[in-house]
Amino acid sequence: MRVYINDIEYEIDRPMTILNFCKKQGIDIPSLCYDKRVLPNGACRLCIVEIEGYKNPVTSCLEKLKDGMKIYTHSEKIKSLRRQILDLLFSNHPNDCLNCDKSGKCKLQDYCYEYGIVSATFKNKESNLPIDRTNKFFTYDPNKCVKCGICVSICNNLQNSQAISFTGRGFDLIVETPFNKGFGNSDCVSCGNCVSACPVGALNPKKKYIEDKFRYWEVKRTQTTCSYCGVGCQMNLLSKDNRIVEIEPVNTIPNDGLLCVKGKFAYRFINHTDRLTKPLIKRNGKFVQASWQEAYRLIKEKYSKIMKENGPDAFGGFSSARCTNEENYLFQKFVRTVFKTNNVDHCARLCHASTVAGLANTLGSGAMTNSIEEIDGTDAFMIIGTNTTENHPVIGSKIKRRVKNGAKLIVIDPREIELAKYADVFLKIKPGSNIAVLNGIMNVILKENLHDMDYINERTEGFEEFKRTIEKYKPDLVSKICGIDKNDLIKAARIYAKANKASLYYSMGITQHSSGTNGVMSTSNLQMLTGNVGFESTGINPLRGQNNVQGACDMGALPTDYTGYQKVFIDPVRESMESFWKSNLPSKKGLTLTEMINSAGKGDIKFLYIMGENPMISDPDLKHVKKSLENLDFLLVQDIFLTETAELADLVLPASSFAEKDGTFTNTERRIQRVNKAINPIGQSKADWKIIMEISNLLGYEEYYNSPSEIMDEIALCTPSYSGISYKRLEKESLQWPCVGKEHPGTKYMHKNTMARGKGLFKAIEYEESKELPDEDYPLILTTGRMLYQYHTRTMTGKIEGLNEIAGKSYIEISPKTAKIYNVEDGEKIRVKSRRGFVESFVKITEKVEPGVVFMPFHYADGPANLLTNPVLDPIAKIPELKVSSVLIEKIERKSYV
Ligand SMILES: Nc1nc2c(c(=O)[nH]1)N[C@H]1C(S)=C(S)[C@@H](COP(=O)(O)OP(=O)(O)OC[C@H]3O[C@@H](n4cnc5c(=O)[nH]c(N)nc54)[C@H](O)[C@@H]3O)O[C@H]1N2
Ligand SMILES: Nc1nc2c(c(=O)[nH]1)N[C@H]1C(S)=C(S)[C@@H](COP(=O)(O)OP(=O)(O)OC[C@H]3O[C@@H](n4cnc5c(=O)[nH]c(N)nc54)[C@H](O)[C@@H]3O)O[C@H]1N2
Ligand code: SF4
Ligand code: SF4
Ligand code: SF4
Ligand SMILES: [Mo]
Repeated sequence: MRVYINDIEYEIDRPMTILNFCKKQGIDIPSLCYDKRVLPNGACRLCIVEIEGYKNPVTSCLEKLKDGMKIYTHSEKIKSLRRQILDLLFSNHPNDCLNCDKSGKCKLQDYCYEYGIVSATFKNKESNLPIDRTNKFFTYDPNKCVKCGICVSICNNLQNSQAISFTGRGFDLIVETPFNKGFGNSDCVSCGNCVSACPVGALNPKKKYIEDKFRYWEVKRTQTTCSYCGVGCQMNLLSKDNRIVEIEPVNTIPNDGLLCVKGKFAYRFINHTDRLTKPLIKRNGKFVQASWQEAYRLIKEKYSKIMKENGPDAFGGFSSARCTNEENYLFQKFVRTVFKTNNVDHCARLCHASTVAGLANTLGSGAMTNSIEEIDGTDAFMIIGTNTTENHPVIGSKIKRRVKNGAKLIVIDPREIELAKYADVFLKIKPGSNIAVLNGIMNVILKENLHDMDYINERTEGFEEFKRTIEKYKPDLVSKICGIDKNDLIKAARIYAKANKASLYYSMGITQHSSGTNGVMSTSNLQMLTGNVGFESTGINPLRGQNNVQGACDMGALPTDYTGYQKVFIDPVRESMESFWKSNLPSKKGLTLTEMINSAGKGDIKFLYIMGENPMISDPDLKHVKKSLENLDFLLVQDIFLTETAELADLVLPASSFAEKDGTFTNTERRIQRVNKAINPIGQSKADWKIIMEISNLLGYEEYYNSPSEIMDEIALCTPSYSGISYKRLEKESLQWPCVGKEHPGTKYMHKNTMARGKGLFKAIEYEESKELPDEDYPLILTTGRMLYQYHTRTMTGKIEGLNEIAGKSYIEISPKTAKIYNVEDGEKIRVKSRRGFVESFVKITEKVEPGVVFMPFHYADGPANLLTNPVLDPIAKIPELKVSSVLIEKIERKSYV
């Protein structure tokens, strides 16, 4: 096709709207209601153009190009019409640019300037509608709303929260929340995605404090990666005077311009006055500020003494899934070359250790097989043990959208999570019964001959033995174990097996069990049975939790692995690492995180270096953790805040946050993305990589890097799956490992023609009960986890006012029936007890959980769930059983004042 725009000839090869084509050519057509992520609606009419032979101007966002079309985008007639439209909009808009926070980033302001609109011709009535301030993070001013509809489209079609709609007509149209109760009292989850997209000052972040105020032309924008969860959203940090003042989403892979409430609004921790700014040394039980020199002197003294008296086995280190790849690489290298031990681990032990072990065994690689963008091509989802919309919100939104567009959804969870509302089948199983339910589903598939025998023959082994085991798990038996209806089980099996592209997503509900590794291997059994590994949009997708937990594992912050899962106990591997690092390395497997805590308790480990981890809230059986940490000769904690763990330290080192440093994070889909420095380190804090390098030099292993880029070059040299990675390439694009060589494009989905291990391995897996079951003394099953508005141990989200107003206190979800039995009311403070201890927490009565099951988030120091949890471990992955323990609840007797 050939078209003419402003008398210039263009060739086009595919159908496109006029506006889209002009945007591509850099022809600037104004529009207020256009957002390329949602369907155009022609609402603002500013994008009108003249077409030869057409009687009237047409809206270019809706009109498709046709062969021979002659288009004029800026004719005098069109410009004059646009002036009229802008005049009309301006006449209905408060004349408030002087005080509007959006000034400098407002499309109406820009267009009025461009088209010379200086005063309003049609001003009749002053619109004076009340401003909606009910949301904790932003306001809606209907007077400034230009009715573009972007917010409504985004909330309904991208975010998929269905919190808002339009009501009224013409200029009386306003954005409405149900019953007009305001954003803060609707289904709004404060993701801020509407706010980020509003072209004018109608939806605006709240600016509560004077230091939050800024003009958009004063700020620097730095693109970086979100430092909360493993989705790895791309965002711009807006900074002014060494302060982060706002966050904007970036419209690119993997988040396409979406964020969640934490990414968008939970940034004030960065410049918070509680940030550690100087090293702290404990003297006579109290912290005193110290210089870096004094701190380093103390480290050297303790290191020399303990090494001389006890040798390498007395040392250990916790690396951090919050830190960059470069920092994790240096940390494990430091532990191995200086401490001379493999006692290095990190929070993946509490998280996806079972994934790494389980999938390495059955497939040869323990990572997400597919990419986030492939969600759009999936026909059936199995969501098992992931509360996706709360914990990986941007992925959750994408799944909701795909389900709304026709994909099937099966949810398996003991709690009625949000996705359950959209599910074709929701199996509300008893905590700890994953293997039974998966075996049951596979039993139905085999019985009804719905499995993919060609795939099984060609790509797998171990099928016969597996099949024999599955025969036992008949629907009758399984429905009893799991507490579900057997017809639902059968229905789920049929839907899943018949789908063309069936993809399984799981997270902590599968991994955090004493049978975690087996649970993981059951998921791969199901995917292989149905022929759903090794293709686009279908596979096994463990959603990795922390911003860089995938990277921390890849970088070898594990007691048995160097980078890229190369084993420390294989002689040739170790020898090659020894020559690469020019250092003798230990061959004995190291202790895991949970084992190091125990070893400290016994007095074997004496010197523990914890970087960016807060076990005094996050590890099971906190009483035991405290005792163990107190038993150390020397505890060194490196964090951005004085955490509950740091309180126990002998020395605390102040680290810089992600906003203050360069590096990379690897997200849940194996995507290596840049972290870019936006502001200078707060106080005297230093980037973790600098601190590790300095301590390494101090203790005799010398290394010098000018920047994290040089560290990545070293990583690429010793890590096959990262060998194609360099900052130069990452400047242009993010890359998914395996990326093997400078020209390799990275890997979108894994196990394409064969599994990483060759043949996929079926494992015959029997269901086993959880280690602690309810009994007369402790009759309730406690399962623990997280919620949307808090992140882990709250060192960061706990500093955000709005989040604390929404969810600031420890709580326990209890079913109405259980509440009745124990005579407790909603909001009442009660005592929760287990064999390990007790906490006080507030009752939340909800149908989400079944009678006999209670749920607590583990975020809260004011009622820490981990005082209750069972530290029993999965024998293979050594992950604790954080998802099942037994508790009782008690009323706290009201004190009598008589
Ligand atoms: N808002 C927020 N987001 C986060 C985090 C956070 O702290 N806050 N943390 C990040 C991290 S590190 C991680 S690992 C991820 C974790 O993300 P998720 O795994 O989604 O988090 P959880 O809430 O621990 O558990 C998920 C679900 O498992 C269910 N469950 C419990 N027991 C069982 C069971 O026996 N079987 C099944 N099938 N399900 C069960 C729970 O009801 C819950 O809905 O989230 C990441 N994202
Ligand atoms: N009961 C129960 N317990 C659980 C879980 C559960 O589901 N139930 N889930 C487990 C899981 S999956 C996980 S991942 C763990 C998480 O447990 P943790 O990793 O202990 O939790 P975080 O709060 O993320 O702690 C990270 C620490 O890093 C610090 N930090 C942040 N950025 C930086 C930085 O750039 N440099 C440095 N040096 N420090 C930094 C933070 O201030 C914080 O103190 O909790 C586990 N515990
Ligand atoms: S903040 Fe998010 S959930 Fe709330 S109305 Fe806007 S898009 Fe919808
Ligand atoms: S609030 Fe903003 S995004 Fe929503 S309709 Fe009004 S102007 Fe458009
Ligand atoms: S979904 Fe995860 S990565 Fe994205 S903004 Fe939220 S916390 Fe950050
Ligand atoms: Mo995690």
